[in-house]
Amino acid sequence: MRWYTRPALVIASCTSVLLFNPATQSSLSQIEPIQPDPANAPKIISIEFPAQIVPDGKAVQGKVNFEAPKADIYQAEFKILKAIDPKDGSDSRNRSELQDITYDPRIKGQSKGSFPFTIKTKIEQIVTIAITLSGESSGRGPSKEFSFTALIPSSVGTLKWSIQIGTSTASSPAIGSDGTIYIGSDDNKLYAINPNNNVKWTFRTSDDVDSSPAIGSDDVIYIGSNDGKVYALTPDGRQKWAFPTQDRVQSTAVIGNDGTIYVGSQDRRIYALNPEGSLKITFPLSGSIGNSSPTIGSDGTVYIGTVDGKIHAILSVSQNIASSPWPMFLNNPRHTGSAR
Ligand SMILES: [Ca+2]
Repeated sequence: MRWYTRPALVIASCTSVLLFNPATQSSLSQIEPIQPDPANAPKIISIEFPAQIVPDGKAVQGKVNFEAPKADIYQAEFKILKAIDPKDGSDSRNRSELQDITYDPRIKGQSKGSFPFTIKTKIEQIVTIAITLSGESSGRGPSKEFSFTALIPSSVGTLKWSIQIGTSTASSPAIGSDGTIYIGSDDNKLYAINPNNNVKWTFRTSDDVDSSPAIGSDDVIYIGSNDGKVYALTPDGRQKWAFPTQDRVQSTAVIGNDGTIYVGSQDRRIYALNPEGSLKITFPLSGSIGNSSPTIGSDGTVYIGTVDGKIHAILSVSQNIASSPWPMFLNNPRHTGSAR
């Protein structure tokens, strides 16, 4: 376990800002659990903190809700896992007044409850913090993470960057587990772009990429092209396989929880493909599939609209949508388009 001795403390106990006290910390470090008892170690049920705060240096209050079967919590650790400048993606930890801290939250004797903390910052940053509670007799409990964005209101909505990707883009972006942004364009390419705006790679198909990417487990990207093919690409941009349909694929794939990829084509068919690219089954429909993208109900029914004005419900063996980074158009059935 590491201990931090920098004196500028910004995460502090509730009511007043507790300035970091190295003496308190070193005395805490001498208390080591004798017999760790993971089953009875303190557990964080939830962390309450606003998703967005203003970096005006004012303390913003949060709350940790915990359970401690042995009622022996003596230590709370706050570890800054990530602090990023939202403007350029650089690590803001070296410029940040936020510090890892360890302190005694004074909740010994409570088997269930909550304790407050405050955070304040003067710089814009996106922060992820892990909190860990330790019990005197039960040892260290599991960590729980939370994230927040500190952004001055005038920065909200300012342009971070834009990149020319063709003359017209009908595709909607998808975000991989590492934050990579994937989008197609009419220059026939799928783009993989870093959040700090450089193009990682492009993958060329033989016609416009109007469909939107879906991302399966292992961050495999599935994308349809107007060249009639459905492509599976590795996260580093190599083709795993390509499956040919008989017409343009402008519809976005949905991935089932068994890994099956469902994708519609203008050839009036919806295809169910195995993760390795072979055809599982194909369903003929009454009309071609244009921009409508399929979704899967919790009972395994696949729903898709066609250009003749119909919606079709099709039985499938998938029980639900995959829990992969971006399993369908706009990520989830609520179409939040959010990576979280
Ligand atoms: Ca084109």
